[in-house]
Amino acid sequence: MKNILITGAAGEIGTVLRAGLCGSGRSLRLLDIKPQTAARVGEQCITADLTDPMAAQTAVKDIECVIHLAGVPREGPWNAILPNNVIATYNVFDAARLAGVKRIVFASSNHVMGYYRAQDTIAISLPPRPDSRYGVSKAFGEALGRMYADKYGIEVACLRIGSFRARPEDARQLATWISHRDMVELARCCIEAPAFHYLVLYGVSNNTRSKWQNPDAARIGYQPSDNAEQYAAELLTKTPPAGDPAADFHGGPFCALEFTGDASLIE
Ligand code: 15L
Repeated sequence: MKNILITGAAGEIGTVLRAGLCGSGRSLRLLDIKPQTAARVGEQCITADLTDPMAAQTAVKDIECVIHLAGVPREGPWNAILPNNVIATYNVFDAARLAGVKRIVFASSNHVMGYYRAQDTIAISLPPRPDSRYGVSKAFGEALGRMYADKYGIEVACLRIGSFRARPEDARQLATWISHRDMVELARCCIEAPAFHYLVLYGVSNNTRSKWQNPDAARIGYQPSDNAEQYAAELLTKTPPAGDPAADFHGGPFCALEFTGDASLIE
């Protein structure tokens, strides 16, 4: 795969992938709703709003692999999540179908599975349990990807990205952290992997405390280098009190937002 489109290229992950994926004979088309720094050799920068289906169709022309990062990257009001995470994602998948794009790498999130108990290991076969409107939008993207793989034969990899940070920042991230270089490596594996049908992978470093099973990551050769454990002594003090939904579930602070439910019913 030489011709790659990265949507959301000026975002936090996009900026790191832009730097990490350049070269190796790849041509990167970098799309964002905001203006970007000037294109270098092997890059093309476009400013576009993917809520417009025509903009999505223009963006995917001659592309072999789309890395779809664009969207609201955290919990937000429905009037922001719906256009940017649901409608824009549909537009990208459908534009890719129309243009004959071979592969889509979709930036999903661990928040698809946020309301599983923090002490439980999450098998990839478990049903979604989103912790936010944001998590629901990512579950939508995963379901959409499944349909585009099954019905239209597009290869789809959904990356349930954990906590993408330069370094982990609290006790939860000892399990959920993905370092910058591991994120680049994961994207590289997704681009370079031999043909696949539909994959769901966790975007996570080699953390001792991770409770996310990740068989599809191994299948595409992803071997993370970093482990948050080296920060444990410092970060274990940064834990919310027991009984706070932020401590009790995988999704951490997203689970506590607007929470008025009964945690005892969330088994
Ligand atoms: C995400 O999906 C968010 O994009 C990011 O802001 C973090 O909160 C991360 O998950 C996380 O779970 O730490």
